[in-house]
Amino acid sequence: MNTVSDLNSLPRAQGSVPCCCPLRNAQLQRKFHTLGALGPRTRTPGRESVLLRTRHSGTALSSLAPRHVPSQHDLSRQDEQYDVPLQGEYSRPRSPPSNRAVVAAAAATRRIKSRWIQLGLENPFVSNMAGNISSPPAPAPVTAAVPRSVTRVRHAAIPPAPKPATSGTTLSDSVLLRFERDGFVVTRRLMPTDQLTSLRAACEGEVSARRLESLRHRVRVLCPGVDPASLSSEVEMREALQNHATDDLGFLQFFNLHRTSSAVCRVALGPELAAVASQLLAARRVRVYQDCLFLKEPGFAETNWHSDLRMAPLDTNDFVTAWIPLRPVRGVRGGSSSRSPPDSGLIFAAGSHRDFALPFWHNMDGRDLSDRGYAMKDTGPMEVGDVSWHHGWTLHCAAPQPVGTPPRLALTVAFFADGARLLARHSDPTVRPELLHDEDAESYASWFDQLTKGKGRDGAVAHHKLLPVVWPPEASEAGNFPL
Ligand SMILES: O=C(O)CCC(=O)C(=O)O
Repeated sequence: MNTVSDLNSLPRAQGSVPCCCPLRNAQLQRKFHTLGALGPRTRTPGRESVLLRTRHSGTALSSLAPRHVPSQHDLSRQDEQYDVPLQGEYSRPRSPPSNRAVVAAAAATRRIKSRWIQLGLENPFVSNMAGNISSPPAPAPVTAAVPRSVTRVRHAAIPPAPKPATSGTTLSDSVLLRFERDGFVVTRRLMPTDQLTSLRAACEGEVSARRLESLRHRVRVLCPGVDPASLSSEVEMREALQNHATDDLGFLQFFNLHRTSSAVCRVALGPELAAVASQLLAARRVRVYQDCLFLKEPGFAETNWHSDLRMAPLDTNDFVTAWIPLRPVRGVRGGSSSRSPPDSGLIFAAGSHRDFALPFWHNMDGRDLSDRGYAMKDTGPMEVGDVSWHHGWTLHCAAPQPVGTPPRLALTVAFFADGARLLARHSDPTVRPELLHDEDAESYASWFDQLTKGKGRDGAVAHHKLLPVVWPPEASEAGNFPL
C-alpha cells in the first residue's frame, strides 16, 4: 500500500465511503490537520548525538502554525523550542566528546543563533528559557553558549549528566530515527501478557458500564442538531446516529479509565509505556494527557484521518500516543494467511508530522491528500503486548471493521513533555482557537477549565493533578491513581 488512493481498495462497512480524500464533509475536513517538523534525532539515554540540533531549529518555526498567526506571534511563548542544544538535550557521553562532535555542536549552535537574529530576537537563549520546566539547567548566556574555542564549548555548554533511566525498554537509535522520519513506530512485546489480560477484562467492564455515556458522546460529536441530554436509551441514541449523523459511526470511545480502574492505571501510568514515551519525546519529564479506549464493532466505519494534537488544547509538538490492541489485530492486509480478513489496525501517512508546508500553504478544508506523496504505512499484524506509537501531528486513520470479525478494542495512552503550555485561546490574539477540534472536550474539560480560570492563567504551563507525571520513575505521580 503505497499511496492514499490504494486505501480505496480496503473493504468497507456497508454504506460507507472511502476513508481517504477527497474529504467529504465539513466535520471531516476540520479534522484534517497536520504539522510538526522534527529533524533527525539519535539520542538514547547515556549517549549523545550532535544531530539533535536540527530538531530545535526545525521546530522553532513549525510550532507556530497552524494554531498561531505566525507573523504576529510572540516567539517568547514558545519556551520549549529554545533550548540551547547542548544544555537541554545533552546527556553525558560515556567518553568525552570527540573533537569532531564538539566542532559540529559549536557550528550547530551558531546556526541557531543566526536564525534567531534573522527572526529579530535580541537574545533568545537568555530571554526565552525562564519557566521551561522540562529543561532543567538554566541556559548560559549566548556568549557562553557560542564560544570561540572548542575548549570553551566543552566546559561552558555541557550540563550535569542527567540521571540514567532506571527501568524500561531502551529504544535503539534506528527506532528513534524511524519515529522522527515516519512519525510512528511499533514496539513489539513491550507489555507483559498478564497485565494485558487484566487490562482487557477491566476495559470490557468499562465498555458495558459506560456504553450510554459513550453513545451520548458520539451523538454530541456527530449529530450537531441533536441535544444529547434529551436522549436516555441506547435505542434513542442509535436512532439519532442513524438519522442525523454527519458521518458514519467509526468507533465508540471511553476516556480516562485510569482514573477509576486500577488495571488500566497500572498500564497507562506504569513505567513500561512511560520509558518509551520519554525516549520518543526526548523528554526528561513526561506527563499523561489522557487514555482513551476505542471500540470498533463489526460493521463500524473507518476511523477518519486525523492528527491527535488537533484535539488537544496544548500548544506543543512534544506529544505521542501509544496504541495498545487488546486482542491480536491482523492489520489491513489480513495478516500472514491470505484467507484471514483484514482487520482495522492503524494506517499512517508516513512523515506527515513533518509536513509543515501542508497547513502553512493550504486551506485544509476540502484538501485532498493524495498528491502529498505520503507513503501509507500500517503496523502490520499486532500481537497482544505489541504497542504502536504515533507522533501527535502524524495523520492516521483505521480501516472499517469487517462484518464477521470480533470487535476490536484498543487502549490509547497519550503523553506529552512536561512544560507544555495550554493553548492561550483568550489572551493571545495570534492563536486560532477555531482550529481546536472539540471532539475530546469531555476528556479535558475539568482540568482545562480549572487551569484557565483566573487572570493570567490562559496559556499557563499544563500542570494539574489530572495530568500526572509518569517519568522519571522517581517523580511518578501514578500512586495517586485510581482516584
Ligand atoms: O483505534 C482507532 O480506531 C483510532 C485510534 C486513534 O485515532 C488514535 O490512537 O489516535
